[in-house]
This record gives sequence, structure tokens and C-alpha cells, in this order.
Amino acid sequence: MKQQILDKIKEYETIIIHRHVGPDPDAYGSQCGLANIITESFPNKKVYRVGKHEESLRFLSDLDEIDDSIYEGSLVIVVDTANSPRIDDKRFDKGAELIKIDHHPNNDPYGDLVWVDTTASSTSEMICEFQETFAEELTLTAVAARLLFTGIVGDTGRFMFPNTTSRTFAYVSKLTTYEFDRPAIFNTMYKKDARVLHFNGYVLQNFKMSEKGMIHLKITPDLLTEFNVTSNEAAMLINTVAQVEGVKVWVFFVEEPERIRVRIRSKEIVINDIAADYNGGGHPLASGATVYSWEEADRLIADLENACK
Ligand SMILES: [Mn+2]
Repeated sequence: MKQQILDKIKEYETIIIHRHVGPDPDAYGSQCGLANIITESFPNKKVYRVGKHEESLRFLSDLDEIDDSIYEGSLVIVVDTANSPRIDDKRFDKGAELIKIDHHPNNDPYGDLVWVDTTASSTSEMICEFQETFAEELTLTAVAARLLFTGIVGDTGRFMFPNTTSRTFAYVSKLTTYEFDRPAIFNTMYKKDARVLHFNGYVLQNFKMSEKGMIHLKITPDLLTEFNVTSNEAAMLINTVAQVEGVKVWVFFVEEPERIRVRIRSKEIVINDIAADYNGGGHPLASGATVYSWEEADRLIADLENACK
């Protein structure tokens, strides 16, 4: 599959790279890292990185704004995106051919070529593998190394999540032979606004843990207003309860105007099948879902509680 992808990259003059909505460091890292590798290796090709900027990740890379006409006869590559509704910029199907590169379960195998590796920590790690496989043809620079490093750090939670493997460390070891400012990346990625830290204090004071080791927290609009945090900022704090002794599964509910957004995490118990029952899905130990009432939220809590048996 990697060879076929490289052949397609060589074949096309214009390549447009997409990633998922609500981008995280791995989305930016794999998208812009791959773009840089292609640009450095084939200077005559036109390579574009599309999608909406996420302010907190702007430090990683510029993006491109492109006309519809550029899609004509182009190769489109989508990275780090499990299903087509989550692809940022709906024009992804306007090119001549479509490639999917991802590390999430392949429930929606969109694309003419699909390379999915659920054993990879991140799509950034897969891009490292892609570059290394064809190292004589694909040039890695400090720019791409910084992007891919940041993507891997993001998806592995600084190498603490179980998706981190010896392969991950091998690629990271190689990336760190390039010169870029690692402390600056960590400082930027993990800095938190005082408002958010105050809300984090609330989270730590108010989560509920059941006897079976299930933690849940319900976050209402009143609470968001009181602490002046956005629903996104609140949802991001999900892993601050991961360190609680005895916790097996933990879930946050954040009420938004049209829905209640759900984030579920787990140490060992598989939860993406339960998330799928509630308009969601994701990784076996890290999923998202959506419910539309607090009664439905309570049913989800009961299902997760059951899974903790
Ligand atoms: Mn990812």
C-alpha cells in the first residue's frame, strides 16, 4: 500500500492534503509534515494544506486557502480522519483520486487507496514510517520532524498512553536528531489559561466515582459561564481524572445548546462499542459520543457502569 501511495504522489502534479475537523496536534502534524516531505522531495509539485485553522495550533504551521478549480485533476490525501463526515473541507471528493491514511479503526474505508494501521500511535508515526520506507526518495527536514514529533507527542499524551510502542520511540529518536526547539513545543502545547486551571480545580473537587471505578462529571452551561470556559476547554480536561486511584472508565458530559457532548476514556475496558450506541465511536480506550438529554446521559452512565463489572 505504501508503494502504491508513493506512486500516486509521484504521478500527480497537484496534491491537496485534508485532515479532520476540530484538529489536534496529530492532525496538523501528519497533514503539514507530509506536505513538507512531499514539497522537499518533489519541488515541482504543488502541495496544499486545507482546513480551518485551530488557533491553539497555529504555531505549528501555516495552512493554504485554495480555489475550487485547484481540485481539478488533483490527488487528495486525507490524514488522521476515521470517517468522511469528519473530514475538514467538504471538497475532499473533488479531486481525481482520494487516499486515506489513518490509525483509527477503519469503519468508513473512504478513498481509492486506504492505508490504515491501528497499531500506530498516531498518523504522524505512520508518516514517519512512510518517509523511512522510501528514505532515498523522500526527504525529511527539521520542519517536518518538528511537526511529526508534535503529532506523536499529542496522540501519545507525551508517551504515556498505551498506544506508545518501541516503534514510536524509534521514530521519535530519529526525529530528535533534527534541530528544533522541543521545550518550546511542550511549553506551548501544555500551557493553560488561569480560567481553565480554576475550572480544573472544580473538576477535581466534584467528579463522582462509583464503587466499580467509573467516574462521571456533568458540566452544564451555568458552570461554563461561572468559570468563563468554553465547552471545548471543559471537554479537554477529561484526562485530569485519569490518575485517580481505582478508576477504570471515566466520562465527561458537556451540555451545549443543541446536544450534550460526551468524552469517554478507559484504562482497559473497551468502550468504543458503547460509544457507538450513543452516536459516537473512536478508539477502543478513547471515544466520543453525543446524547440529547440528561436521561440519555444517565443510560450511558449505566451502560459504562455495567461494563466495569
Ligand atoms: Mn491521530
